[in-house]
Amino acid sequence: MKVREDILEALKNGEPIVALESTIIAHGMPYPKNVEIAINVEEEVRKEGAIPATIGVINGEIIIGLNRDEIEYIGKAKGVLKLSTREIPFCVAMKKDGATTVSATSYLAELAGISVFATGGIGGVHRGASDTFDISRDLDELSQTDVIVVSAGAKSILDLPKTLEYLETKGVLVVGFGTNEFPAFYTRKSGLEILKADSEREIAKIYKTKNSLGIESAILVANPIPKEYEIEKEVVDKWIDRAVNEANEKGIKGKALTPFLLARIVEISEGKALDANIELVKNNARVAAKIAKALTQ
Ligand code: PSU
Ligand code: MN
Repeated sequence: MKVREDILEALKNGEPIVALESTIIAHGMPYPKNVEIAINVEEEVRKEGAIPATIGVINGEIIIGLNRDEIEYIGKAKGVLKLSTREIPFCVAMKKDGATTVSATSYLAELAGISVFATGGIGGVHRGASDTFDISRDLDELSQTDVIVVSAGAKSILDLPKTLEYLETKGVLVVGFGTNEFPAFYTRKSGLEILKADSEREIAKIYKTKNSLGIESAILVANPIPKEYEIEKEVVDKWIDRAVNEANEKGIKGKALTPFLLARIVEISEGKALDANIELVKNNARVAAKIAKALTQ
């Protein structure tokens, strides 16, 4: 595992660090916007006074803190594997390139000693999961990984009520950042109730309390997209229903399903979904940096 120099230094000195995933770059957004966004998100973390650590695997080497060239490479290269935790050893041993999902990023962040992680949306229980069994590894990984994950909730490509039920079963605390409603990525609304905290200091306090009680699981901070970038729920529902129907018609499933849906939603929305996605990830990066700072205080 290669840890970038400034991150090593920050780990030694107990300075704030925010882990970032790379599947969102390789399989979540189109090139070259994906690379531009990844760099911008890192900037947001830096502006808040924390150090960004984008995680990925290149030629079998686990990298904690991809540099600019490496981010460009992951965003552009063909055949980059989509890694959930179970595929990390395959990717490393076989010297392949891999982008880390929420599960793999959480796992590697914990391994490196980083406790805060920002992303866009997490994986979850897919619609129709009672037939397909398709439940993202993200959820089980969060149940056994000691990190704070900041996301804008989850897209309704998933069955959101079942996703929240599953998180409860698995013992993952879900806390809304300034809201009692689980946000649904592009929109702040889902109609689903969660607990609420109002500041990064409160999140830090909850996290430290959890650890002092010996509870080993992640805290999922659900941070709604800023109001000015929110897209109406009715509009989002139409895009997503169309994308999900197309996936069903084409028989797309397994690891290919989420990337297919993400790409189709960007196309169907004529880029509007991508613009919203960018803003909410930046917002999550800022909140994660603030939480990372609060943890050091
Ligand atoms: N949902 C999004 N954007 C994403 C992902 C999910 O809105 O980029 C990515 C994340 O990396 C997440 C992964 O961990 O997809 C989940 O994939 P799956 O559904 O195959 O478990
Ligand atoms: Mn799956």
